[in-house]
Amino acid sequence: MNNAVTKGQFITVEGTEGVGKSTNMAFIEEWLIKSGKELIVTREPGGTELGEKLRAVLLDAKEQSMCDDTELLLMFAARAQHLQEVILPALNAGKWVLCDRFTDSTYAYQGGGRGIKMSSIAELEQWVQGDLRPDMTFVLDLPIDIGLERAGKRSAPDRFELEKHDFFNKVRDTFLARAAVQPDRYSVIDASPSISDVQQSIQVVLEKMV
Ligand code: Z5A
Repeated sequence: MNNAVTKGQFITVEGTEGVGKSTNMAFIEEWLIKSGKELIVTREPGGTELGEKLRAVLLDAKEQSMCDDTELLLMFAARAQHLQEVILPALNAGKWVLCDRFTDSTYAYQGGGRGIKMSSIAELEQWVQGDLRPDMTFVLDLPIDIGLERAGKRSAPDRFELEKHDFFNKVRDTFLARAAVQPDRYSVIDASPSISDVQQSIQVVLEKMV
């Protein structure tokens, strides 16, 4: 990929099952628009027509035979398309990009959860993204039990939601470990209090960014 110079801010939102990503993505979007930012909101896997087709395959609970490397490569295939078609053009036009999950999810789910070597993920990251990394990543953090209980009230589980407790604990630990070594790029938000308290914590970070 081209290492294009970027101007807009790139924000990603991460976390395990049921932490309230969707709820808080909507809050961040509204807050940034009120602050006068030109913004696009997108998600991974997905965000493009092709990426959404790959998402459907990746989440399909019937795709039980998918091997771990296939899962990893499909995540990055969708990401390559997403970067070229949506994320880089927006950033280069000076827009802000708010993305529901990005490569931290790959480290957490395919690395921490599935056990794929982090160095292999880092190679793909460099290949597909060059030097592009999010400017700010919100890690919404919640004990797995509470998150699964919140998420459990929804529709039929997808392929990831069928995973066991132990898998999600490894995912959570990976998010926290990555945030701990790069505190400037991450904000770990305690997602256990009320929605308004969580959003208050997010707002403190946003106020420093605009
Ligand atoms: N994946 C991967 O493996 N590798 C990768 O590289 C990428 C992704 C990019 C799809 O993600 C899957 O892709 C994901 C990892 C994998 N699988 N999993 N698990 P997704 O983001 O589309 O799926 P999701 O994790 O299920 O996210 P979600 O649908 O956005 O759910 P959420 O984060 O929990 O958001 P929510 O709907 O806002 O919250 C859940 C409920 O809790 C809801 O009823 C809220 O009203 C409630 N809620 C929210 N906040 C609160 C508070 N503070 N108190 C009480 N209740 C609350």
